[in-house]
Amino acid sequence: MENSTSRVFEDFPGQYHLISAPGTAGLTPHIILQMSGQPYQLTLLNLRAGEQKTPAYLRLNPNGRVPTLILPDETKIFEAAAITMVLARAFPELGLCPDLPDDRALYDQWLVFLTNTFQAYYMLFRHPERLVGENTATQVAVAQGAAKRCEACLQILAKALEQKGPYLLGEKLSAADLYLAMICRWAARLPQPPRAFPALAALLDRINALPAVREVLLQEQIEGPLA
Ligand SMILES: N[C@@H](CCC(=O)N[C@@H](CS)C(=O)NCC(=O)O)C(=O)O
Repeated sequence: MENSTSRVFEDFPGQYHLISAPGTAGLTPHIILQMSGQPYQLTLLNLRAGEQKTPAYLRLNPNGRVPTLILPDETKIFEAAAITMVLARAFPELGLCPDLPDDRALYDQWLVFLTNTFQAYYMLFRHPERLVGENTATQVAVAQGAAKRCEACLQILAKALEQKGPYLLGEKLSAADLYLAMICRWAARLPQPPRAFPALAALLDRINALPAVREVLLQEQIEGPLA
């Protein structure tokens, strides 16, 4: 692991290089890399210091956000869900990306729902100012509306787990569960947090117990469980 201060984003031919920041959308990719047991490079940025907005980083990821993944062939990709899908496919021995067509279809559904619906609403809850600027009353209205949409997402996820669990695809852990746990970490701020739903709490307990998750928390210097 490299905790770079020089912020030169090197390629490491033959290895994955994840550029992230503690506790952020890079968590799921980081957990998959750790589960792989293969050597990888990790650079943790200081978001408060604006390291995600430097010219060197913007050349990798024009959004100025983490995570970014540099692949062993030096391809650079952004978007946490895309990186998650790439890594889950890259390490088939982990079984995080299902082989069976029905399971694969559900896996695609949940990952897209998580990033496109739940994560998108959560960002509006957490950062309404990015949409409506400094008008406080409007910010409050957007955040309240987004919180309701997030809670509807949690209800859908909890119901799916009750019917099919303990994981989103049934008996087998997939990358979609790891992605869900990452969003649940942030969503603990919601008025009705994920742990208010017993099926979600049970899933989070299972994921917190994974050795790779504990190691990632240590590397990112995060105290307590993932979610
Ligand atoms: N849709 C992007 C969102 C990434 C994102 O919002 N990252 C946050 C951390 S979780 C970030 O980099 N924030 C710093 C900033 O916006 O300047 C993804 O899923 O990769």
